[in-house]
Amino acid sequence: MPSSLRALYDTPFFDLLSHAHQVHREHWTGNEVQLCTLLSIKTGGCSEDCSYCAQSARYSTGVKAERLMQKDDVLAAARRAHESGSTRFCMGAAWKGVRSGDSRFEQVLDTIREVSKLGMEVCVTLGQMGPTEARQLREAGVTAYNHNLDTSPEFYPEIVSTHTYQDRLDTIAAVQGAGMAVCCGGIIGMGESVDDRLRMLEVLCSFDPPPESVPINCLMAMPGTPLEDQAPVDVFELVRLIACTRIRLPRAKVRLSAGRTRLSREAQALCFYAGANSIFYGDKLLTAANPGEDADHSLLAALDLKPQRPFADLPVPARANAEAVAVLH
Ligand code: SAM
Ligand code: DTB
Ligand code: SF4
Repeated sequence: MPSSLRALYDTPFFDLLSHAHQVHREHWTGNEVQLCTLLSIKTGGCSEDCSYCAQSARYSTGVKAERLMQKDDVLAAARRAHESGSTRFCMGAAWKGVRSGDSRFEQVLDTIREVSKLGMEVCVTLGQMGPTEARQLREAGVTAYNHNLDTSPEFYPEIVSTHTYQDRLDTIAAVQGAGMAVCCGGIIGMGESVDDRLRMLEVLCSFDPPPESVPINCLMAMPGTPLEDQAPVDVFELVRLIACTRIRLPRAKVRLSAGRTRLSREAQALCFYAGANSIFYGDKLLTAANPGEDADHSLLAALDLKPQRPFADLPVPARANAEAVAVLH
């Protein structure tokens, strides 16, 4: 952990907050927050053992394994998202990964071709994949691929044993190589240290190009998972991490992601002040609850924040992620 990042994190709270806010204002205009709709297109029954996840088949969480959603049902949800003001539509699948030629992957590609005509940013999170699958997704119209590092390389084996941190980095390199934007962040509140969180941020900062968006999730302690009894994360730790992310990745959309149901309006206001400028919108995440649309509209209105319009151009990564891989060696 570079001492400079830890020193930044440990800056007196209001100094850190005003520094982050100043960086935010230098890079972002209009007091805008992007609204993103999530849809679980394939829920539950996942082979992986991510210890935070209600969709792993290894834990009794009450989440049933479902079939991949049909194109028309996904399209209807995407149209509703567009009409309700979302500028990004994110489709998630509880898979270890995808393979070219697999009929379910073909079905997802077919769905994406239609969803991408609606004028929203199109994000998918389908697990591990290589360069061929990444290129196919890009050609179908995906603008960003979400694949989180979730925590530090050192802590990762404590929460997942069925794949490695290097597997995650390899998928991210494939995404960049195909010219899609990378959406990559993590979860706090799994029992990791502050240094683990900053180490994750350090790895994110080593990406070339930097991630286009960084979701910061607070663990939703899902009943039946190994992490079901984890205590909620301290809100000021969340705000400090958001502030450091904004300062170190000034052009990234910093997405205040899972766990907002536990955050007061005041806590969320601090997160926005520290540089968060994107949220998941709608009353459901993948399997867990999210604040309702009315609550979010009232919060944004109270803070004089406006829903963000999509960018004309997404940053197009030019080369593979060699430096992010190098940082681990
Ligand atoms: N299977 C794919 C994968 O693992 O990349 C995509 C779906 S996975 C559910 C997407 C992300 O959701 C995870 O990487 C994690 O950051 C987040 N997530 C899942 N369960 C969570 C929970 N209980 N609390 C907070 N974040 C969670
Ligand atoms: C991300 O970082 N957070 C979203 C999205 N990417 C796919 C998922 C949050 C999931 C929360 C737990 C659930 O709904 O099961
Ligand atoms: Fe599967 Fe993704 Fe959940 Fe891990 S986080 S169990 S890979 S759905």
